[in-house]
Amino acid sequence: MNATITYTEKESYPGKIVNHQLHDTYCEFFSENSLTLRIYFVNEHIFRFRYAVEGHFENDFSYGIDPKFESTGAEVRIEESTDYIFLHAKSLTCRVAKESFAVAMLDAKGVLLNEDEKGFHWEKNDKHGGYIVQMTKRVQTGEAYYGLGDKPVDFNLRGGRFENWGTDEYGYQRGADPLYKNIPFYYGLHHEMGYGIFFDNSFRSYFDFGKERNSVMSFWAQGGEMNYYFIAGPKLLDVCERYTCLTGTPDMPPMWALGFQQCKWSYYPESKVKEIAAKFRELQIPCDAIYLDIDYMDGFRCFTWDKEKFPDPKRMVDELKADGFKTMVIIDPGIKKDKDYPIFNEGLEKGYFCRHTDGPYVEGKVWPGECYFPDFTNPEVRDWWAGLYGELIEEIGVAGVWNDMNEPAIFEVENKTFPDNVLHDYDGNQTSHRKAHNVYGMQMARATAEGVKKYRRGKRTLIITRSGYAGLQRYTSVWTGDNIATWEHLWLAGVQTQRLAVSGISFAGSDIGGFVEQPSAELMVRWIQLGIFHPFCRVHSSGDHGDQEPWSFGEECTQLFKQFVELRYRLLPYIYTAFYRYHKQGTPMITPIVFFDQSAPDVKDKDHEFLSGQHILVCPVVREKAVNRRLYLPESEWINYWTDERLEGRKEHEVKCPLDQIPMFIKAGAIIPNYPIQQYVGEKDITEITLHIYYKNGTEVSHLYEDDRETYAYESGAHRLSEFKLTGADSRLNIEQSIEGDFTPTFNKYLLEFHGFPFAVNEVMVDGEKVDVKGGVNVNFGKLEVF
Ligand code: MIG
Repeated sequence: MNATITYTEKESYPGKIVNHQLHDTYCEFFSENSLTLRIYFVNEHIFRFRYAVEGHFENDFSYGIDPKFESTGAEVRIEESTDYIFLHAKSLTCRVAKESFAVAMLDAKGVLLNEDEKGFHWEKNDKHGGYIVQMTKRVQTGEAYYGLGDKPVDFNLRGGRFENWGTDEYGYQRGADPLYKNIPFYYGLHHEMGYGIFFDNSFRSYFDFGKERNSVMSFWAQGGEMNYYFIAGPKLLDVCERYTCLTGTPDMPPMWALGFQQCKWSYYPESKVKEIAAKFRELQIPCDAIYLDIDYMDGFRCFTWDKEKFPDPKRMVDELKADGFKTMVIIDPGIKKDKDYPIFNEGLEKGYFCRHTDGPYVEGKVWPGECYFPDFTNPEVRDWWAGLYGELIEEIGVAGVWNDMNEPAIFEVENKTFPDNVLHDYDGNQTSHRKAHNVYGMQMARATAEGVKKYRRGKRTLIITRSGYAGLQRYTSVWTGDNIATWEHLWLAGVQTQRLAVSGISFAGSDIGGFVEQPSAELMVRWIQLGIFHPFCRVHSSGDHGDQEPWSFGEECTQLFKQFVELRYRLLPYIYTAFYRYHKQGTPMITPIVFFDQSAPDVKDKDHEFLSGQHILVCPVVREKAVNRRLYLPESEWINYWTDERLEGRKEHEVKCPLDQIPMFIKAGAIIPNYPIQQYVGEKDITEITLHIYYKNGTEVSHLYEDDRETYAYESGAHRLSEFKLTGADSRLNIEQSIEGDFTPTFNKYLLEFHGFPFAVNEVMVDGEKVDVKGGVNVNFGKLEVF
């Protein structure tokens, strides 16, 4: 563990502390060789560390931190010993070594959470100026690591090394790195204690979790400041919520955005789009949105239409709307270099396109041919971009937008993106592409979100992005990019969405069925069974193989597909409620087992089973022709959704998984709200909803969130959050409901269904009066008793 540290000559170190000063919100430490360390007390659980090599801090600007995040500070007591300076907050202590600047974080009892090995050190960057800023920390015994966004590897990152540099990786394989997203945030878990570290630096960065040296974890970036947030737990879920609130949570989506969506590269012409839409309705497979990929445009020019394929877009969008479909369109960042294209001319005139240091425009080949690229890190450019959505959204009626290729991706160049020397505004902090690359996609999605939101005139929208930086979730949902129709990728879809969720990005999904190549009917069925439990649920495929509609794989697949999409629609109030918790307090909508029950033995590598929402545990079937599945159930008691059989937690089980079932378990004591099946959100007036009540001997809390499902009225109080507290005993069970918010839901009745009860239900009393349970109960009940 305490192996001796080798210092190399290239690297510089802070040396001794010569002075320190405690301020209200931070403490400053000065080293003998002119380095300054500032430790900010963000709140009781978060300390921020900034190192200035020559004592000068950069302008404090971040795209990662939510501007709405309020630092509440912490009361800190300083203490000095011969060797250390201690900063004691209520539940967290930071210890800095006088000799070396090495930092350790301890909990209130003095138990070690995290400690520097060499700690901060740096190397001069001779080529670009500035420094390569580096941090090394000790790996604690048995430590596991999580986070980092979309890495397509095992859930536990221990033993791996990863890079953040957004890359268009068509048909990526397991282990590919880097991918599209840049989320420099990770967790450590050891001795059942978790913490998180957010390295808020947008340069190309690296994380090594004991790969180079078994006992050392390190992270570094090719420029900028060593600037990181230490987020205390000890519960991983608390760390996740704290990180997500620090980097921001999204608005509530419109409920239709949680419905099923169908996409392909590409559906055209109009008659094809209509044919697909009609088929969904004919087969009664619920669907809320249909996507137009790049071929809807005129020569791939953004914000135009190919009038041969789509002669009257507004009429088509209106007709689709009348049939319950939202139209979604793709928009890429490349603007075709074309003197007859007004958007190109305007961008040119106003100086909105990215340039090289020496002046020339950045020119790159993408779908339209040679393109220029807006500098989305310039607020004025973002405003312009937002304004371009007026016609698409307000006039034509498109409901939401999909941003692709925003790593940014360039064809036919070796590095697949802009050269390093490209200049960016970076919101007034002019810099090169080295620093702006990893935030480019996020700023594009942000500008898109602002524009679309504006022209939706009070109706919520859906934005999707492929690339982005930490905090992208404030503006947009994501998909996992160009995956492949293989069984391994089905497993990967499960792992990547779990990893994204604990990286603050719950609103994520994979291309169901796989983007590259053709799935078998069986794989398609297994994929939708998983996909309905991901917040973003969309079929997409590259279109250069066969069709990938639910009905393209034969009768059995069609029926099973329909059945699972129907299940999704029944679960909509449950998923919507999970979204509300994410929006409100950063609770991930997908919870990996180890985040659910971190003190269980042997769970730190589990990455098949996960929770979708608070109470449903799912384990995808990722093996061809499987009829049984071994799986692990964490702490609690679980009720098999298919059989109502009760299963013990913290144990392995073998369950049946015929093709018409995905292993799926409800936490005992949970109340799962269900809507009736609709073909699209809003098809029916929901006048009653069903509460599925799962017996527990003991207490469990569930929630149900409602609002108008499509406007921002919820922000000013028009919502309703019911909390159900269930308490079961041997021969009776009570549910107490408390209601917050004054929104009146469209439904006035709860229908009740009982699962896994050890006694036959004879009597139900509502607020002291006996009722006939078949007729349902009033939604405003205070106390319900079941005998
Ligand atoms: O170079 O727009 O990941 O979802 O269908 C390929 C065409 C560009 C990549 C996206 C994919 C999309 C495709 N795009």
